[in-house]
Amino acid sequence: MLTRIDHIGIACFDLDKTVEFYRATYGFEVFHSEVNEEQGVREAMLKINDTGDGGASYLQLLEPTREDSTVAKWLAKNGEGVHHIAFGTADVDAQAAEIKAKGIRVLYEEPRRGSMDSRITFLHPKDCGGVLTELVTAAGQHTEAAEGH
Ligand code: CMX
Ligand code: CO
Repeated sequence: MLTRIDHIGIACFDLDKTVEFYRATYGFEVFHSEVNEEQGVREAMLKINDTGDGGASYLQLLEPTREDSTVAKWLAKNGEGVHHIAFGTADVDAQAAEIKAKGIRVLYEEPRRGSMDSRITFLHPKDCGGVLTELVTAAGQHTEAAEGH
């Protein structure tokens, strides 16, 4: 089951400037920031609210760390803007398998490490009406997910 909008991923050229825009305009503060070398991003997570499933919803601001990263490629083509949406689930493995069985391309064989030690995978935007879609299990939800199998 997908139980929350975990985050909306927003690509930008200058993370510090974008963080400041969200702070000055809306009052959102940085909850967490990190560099994810595998994904080629420097990111800031701005927490919007806790959700009823024990997770939370965030904005994920993304700046590329290298020219060959997926976000750099996307920015060069589209400019700044909404890059992906992410749904939260207690069991990313089961959700990915279920969606894959419907003929939608799941980009990773196994979920990878996402923000704050979450486990993430992506669905191909061409199979999802032009929306790059991420599935996320937050770090605290792993045990519950394993028990669900
Ligand atoms: N949203 C919608 N469509 C997208 C897209 C996006 N974010 N990124 C690419 N596309 C579209 C392109 O417009 C292109 O369409 P056309 O053929 O009609 O022009 C098509 O998909 C192929 O795009 P591409 O530029 O050739 O890019 P690639 O195929 O090399 O990569 C994708 C696309 C989805 C496989 C790649 O971006 C990917 O692996 N994404 C998942 C990882 C990721 O995005 N990581 C960063 C975020 C990390 C995080 O959230 O923690
Ligand atoms: Co994301």
